[in-house]
Amino acid sequence: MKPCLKRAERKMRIEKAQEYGATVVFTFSNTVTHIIADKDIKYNEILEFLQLTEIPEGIAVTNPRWPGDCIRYGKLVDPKDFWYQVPGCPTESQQRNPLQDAPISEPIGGHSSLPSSPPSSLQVQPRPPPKQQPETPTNSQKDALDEAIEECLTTTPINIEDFLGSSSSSDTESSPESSPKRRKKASSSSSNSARDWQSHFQCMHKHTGALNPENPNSRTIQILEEMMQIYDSLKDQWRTRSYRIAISTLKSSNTTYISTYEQAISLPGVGDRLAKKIVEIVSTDRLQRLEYAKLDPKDQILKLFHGIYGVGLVQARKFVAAGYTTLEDIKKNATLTEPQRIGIERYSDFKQRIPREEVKQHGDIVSTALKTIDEKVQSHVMGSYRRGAKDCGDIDIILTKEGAGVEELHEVLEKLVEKLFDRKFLMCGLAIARHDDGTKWHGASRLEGEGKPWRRIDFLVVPGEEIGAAFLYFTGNDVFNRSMRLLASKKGMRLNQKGLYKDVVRGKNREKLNEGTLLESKDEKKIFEILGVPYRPPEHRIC
Ligand code: DCT
Ligand code: MG
Repeated sequence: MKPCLKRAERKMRIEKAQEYGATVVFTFSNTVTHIIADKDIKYNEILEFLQLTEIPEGIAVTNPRWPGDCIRYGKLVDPKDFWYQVPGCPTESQQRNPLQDAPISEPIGGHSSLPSSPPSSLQVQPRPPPKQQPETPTNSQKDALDEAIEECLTTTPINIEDFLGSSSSSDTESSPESSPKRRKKASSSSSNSARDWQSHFQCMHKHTGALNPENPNSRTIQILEEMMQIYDSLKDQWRTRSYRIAISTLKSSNTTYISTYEQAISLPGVGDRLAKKIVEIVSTDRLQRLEYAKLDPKDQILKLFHGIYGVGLVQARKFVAAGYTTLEDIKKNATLTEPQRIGIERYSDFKQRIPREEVKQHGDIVSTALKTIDEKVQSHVMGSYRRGAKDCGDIDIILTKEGAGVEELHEVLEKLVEKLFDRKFLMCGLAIARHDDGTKWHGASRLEGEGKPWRRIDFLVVPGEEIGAAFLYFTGNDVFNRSMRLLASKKGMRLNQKGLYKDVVRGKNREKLNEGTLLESKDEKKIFEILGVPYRPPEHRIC
């Protein structure tokens, strides 16, 4: 199927280019100005096909997206832009001349073409009319962190522990599967894939993740996000990853309406199936697979059970296998831990997102209570709240004090929890984990008033000396954290929630042989500085 489809696409592309003045040629000659390669073709394959050792200077080599964008924007966009690069293209020098006035050309991989007269007046009506040029960041705008983010988004999850460092062992003792953080960690990724950045690029430039209401692809994005959530909840890491990349590309491409298979398939990370889904959404305003998934009772039940606090995927599958179909079934018939029982009872409370203002109120109650215990202990609301989210999944609070160690803070935490239970703000404890490097407390809190929902609240004590690294880690998001760790690792360092270290010796399987030497732990900004990337404020850490 695929090759046929390719030929049809290529034919359409050639015809379209000819409409705009390009001339197709079947042999390579010095009249060629552009070589347009099929999406999957690599630079060295072009050389092989043309029997050349290098592409002569002045000839632009692009992917199929370039002619599409020229037509869409009614002008010859710069073929050197990395959106149009062919994987493996060695350096910019191959395409030094922008060829602004040159004619369109050339498919490869089948039959080639040659331009004759320049289409100097490409007048097409864009659909919808772009208000500005597409956001196509140039290589120079990308910093090392952007590249690490791309890599984290596009590489295969192989070894979770590689970049999670010691924090990966910090989940609760009492319920190993229970932590939502642990569940999210299950989809973490690794570093080492041999990667050609040009074939994976994402427009990951310090964006906030918010969808521009004028984005012409907003409906497509909305449906793809729903589908991605389903795959994510089913722990289908591959599909989640490709949906995530496609959504991210569509979000950053604010002016390009992606409506055809050809446009869709030329997006980074979009393969044949996803491209077809995008076309299906555009042409039918719905996605059949999503509708089936919404109907598929097994998926739904697994998702329902996996959403219970304290129930991991393995346990959820066991419940499904045992024939349970409702929360009531489980409550009546299954053997449950106390946190799981509370998780069922408060299921709908814990599922609701918490409005930002309410998160703040919970945070204020905690900080007021803290002052009566030790004025010098500070509390900070972290996680999505610190990233500026308008609503949050839970309330993540760090407790810290200048000069204080874990022991001292642990005592403060005990007193705080007692006090907050007394004033009926805390409703239950769900898990506690005490480690040498800190203590975590999971529970639920509630504001005063009739029918107020219980909210998931987490406390974490952090020694004053480690506050910078902890701020970095507990701000997230998870992909951003992974990319910072990846970057540190690439620079021969190690980053975790306790600090940034150098001289870490690793064994054959990348296992740590020593702790390394601490470089920085107190100052979040300095960690960025040492890693050689510009400081990125919390609201720009959404990937
Ligand atoms: N974290 C991480 N890796 C994970 C999970 C979490 O680095 N796999 C870090 C980053 C955010 C912080 O912990 C708090 O985690 P959550 O509360 O799970 O996420 P959040 O970003 O606060 O999002 P939510 O609004 O859903 O709570
Ligand atoms: Mg959170």
